[in-house]
Amino acid sequence: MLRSIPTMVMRGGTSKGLYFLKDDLPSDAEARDRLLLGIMGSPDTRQIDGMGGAHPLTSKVSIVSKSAGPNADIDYLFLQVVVDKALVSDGQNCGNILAGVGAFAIEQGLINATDDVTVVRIRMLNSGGIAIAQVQTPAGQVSYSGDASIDGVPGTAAPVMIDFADVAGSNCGALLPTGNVIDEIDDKAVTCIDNGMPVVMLRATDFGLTGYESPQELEADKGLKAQIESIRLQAGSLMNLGDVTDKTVPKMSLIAAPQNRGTLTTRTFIPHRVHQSIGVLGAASVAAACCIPGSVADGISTRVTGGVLDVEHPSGRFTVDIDIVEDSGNYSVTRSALLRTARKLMDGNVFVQEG
Ligand code: NQM
Repeated sequence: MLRSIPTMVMRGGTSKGLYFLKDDLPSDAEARDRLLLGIMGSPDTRQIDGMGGAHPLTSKVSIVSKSAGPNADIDYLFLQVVVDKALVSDGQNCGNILAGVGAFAIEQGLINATDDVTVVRIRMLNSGGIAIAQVQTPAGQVSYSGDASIDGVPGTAAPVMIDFADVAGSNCGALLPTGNVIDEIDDKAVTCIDNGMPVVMLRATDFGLTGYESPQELEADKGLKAQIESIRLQAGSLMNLGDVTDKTVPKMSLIAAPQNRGTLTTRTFIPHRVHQSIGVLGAASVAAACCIPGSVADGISTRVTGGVLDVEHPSGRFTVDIDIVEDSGNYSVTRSALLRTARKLMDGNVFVQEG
């Protein structure tokens, strides 16, 4: 027997996922996750019997509801459906899929479009914190067309400006969760940082790399992957994330000097495949480290103290506008803002085997 569930497929930033209304899915988390595995076709490296795109960046789910809290309009829960394991994780947020949440909420009637631009306050349930998204709504209708372009996505679309006020430490309890700007794990210098996404930054040259390798080259290097995973497992507990064996955080960013007039170059393991660009909150975390003297980026990145930074990645650059203040050696990020685009791809019902 096939069960039919309403859903929308959207590209959010450089990712793609299924967007559901909370009430259309089981309220019990175990039953919900079982259903989502079936919907996406996991576990299977090809996800051939489901909607997933056989890569972590295209095996994502957003669950949206009206917010119960006073400071937000919408609640957003992100779920990563692991491609090759029977695992659905709520242990990370996703700023790319977030880019489609405001449009979805308006299209579903959870909130009304207000003006040419509708400001949607989104409570991020995975990590806490509020994101303010500006959705283009000329004549009260969501518009996906426009002149904005982001690296990693062909063509142009309507801009979605996203502003984060309070994401520093939202996953690990502090911007610098180990209490240090720099640590050493397996004889490698690392900076562990959480400006919305737990990220471990490592110097590519410490691994005999240039930092300009392609994601495919890095993924093919089994020895490198084992070294990175060993550091990740140790960093996870140092970052207050516990045993991260089955978690998709922390992300592991290899860094090198900028190649294309940006601030820094990155290649990011998320954490086992290599990102074709970089995550939104991942970029916000890397950008924050670039502003902190003594981090592993110091001496590699362009010297910056905040403002508009370009984080380079395999498909171009990611611009983050960041405000960071220092007080007696303590750093606080007061704002991280960025541009994304999103597009509705399909609106209908997904069919899944019951039981
Ligand atoms: O860091 C991939 C993505 C992401 C996460 C990942 C993201 C973010 O690009 O906010 O967007 O790092 O797993 O979708």
